[in-house]
Amino acid sequence: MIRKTSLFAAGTVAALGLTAWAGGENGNAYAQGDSHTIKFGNVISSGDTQNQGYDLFAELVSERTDGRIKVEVYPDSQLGGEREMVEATQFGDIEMTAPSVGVLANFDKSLEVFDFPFIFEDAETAHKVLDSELGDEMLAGLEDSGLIGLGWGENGFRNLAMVDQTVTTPDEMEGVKLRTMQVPKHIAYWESIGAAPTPLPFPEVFTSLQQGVVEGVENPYELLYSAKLTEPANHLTETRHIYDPEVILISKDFFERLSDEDQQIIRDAADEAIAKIRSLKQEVSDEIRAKIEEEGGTVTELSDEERQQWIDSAIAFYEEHASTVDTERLKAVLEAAGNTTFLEAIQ
Ligand code: EAX
Repeated sequence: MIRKTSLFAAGTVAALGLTAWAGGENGNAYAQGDSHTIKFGNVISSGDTQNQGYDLFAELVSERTDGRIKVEVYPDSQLGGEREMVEATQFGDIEMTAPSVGVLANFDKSLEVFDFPFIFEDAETAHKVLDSELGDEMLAGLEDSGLIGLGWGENGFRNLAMVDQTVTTPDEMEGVKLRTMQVPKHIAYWESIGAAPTPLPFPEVFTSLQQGVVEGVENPYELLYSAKLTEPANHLTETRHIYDPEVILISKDFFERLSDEDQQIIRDAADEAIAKIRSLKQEVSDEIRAKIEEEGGTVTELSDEERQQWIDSAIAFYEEHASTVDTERLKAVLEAAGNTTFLEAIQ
């Protein structure tokens, strides 16, 4: 895409003494040396791996711009639910947020390929796929929605947490009211195995579990524990049904008005934050799992046979839903993930 501003004669830019010219859609650019405050909202608990990464991001940006760009991180849903914050970022009420990729299906349907269950066996494979050209293309698609994806952060593998009973096989989900994110494909998968998914924004989950509006929830161990969801729902099962990357988003209009140097500082700091989040994540999940057990919760691992039942439970879902998304992209993701089961199912 050629922006109006890039047609601005380079000589004029030099004559104005600017080292770089950047512009928003309407051609405006911030003056070199301007100060900015970036509001960065998220629903993750303060102190969790992600927020350790976002705090590092804030530090690096401030350091490298001599305090000119200040990043204020608002964790714990202080600025609302994820969908709400993505909209706020689009409209320029805040500058940054980092939702689960699933939530973004409501903004860019091509990202729905990550909402299919049991794609990735481990986080390493997921990172490899996300960090490839394929992952870059998927981030680029967000620009049409006024958002720039700075990179793939990480919430982690999602597991089940139930209030009253331990679930080990998919048929035990029959009729179970499970809180899901507001993500069409997640809802459709749980429905396809007979469960009763109840989509709710994250800030409402704790109360809904406590009041019995839902009987279970699914999320990575760290957030289940830090958001205290394991108080009401302490029967956990390591289903690892979804690998959940969080997309670090910045408002396109804001970002493109910054100078090239400032944009690069932000991109580099985001990369460093992501590296930190990913490196902390696995270790933390193991520690948290132990804490949940110490505090009286149960964590059940699936046997190979049980895990196979879950994978098999998703075959009909893939057959039915592959044609409702960008099928070629879904195939490319499955192929890059080395997932032959579902590739065969949708051939
Ligand atoms: O992105 O809503 C959820 O369950 C998500 O895991 C959470 O918002 C983190």
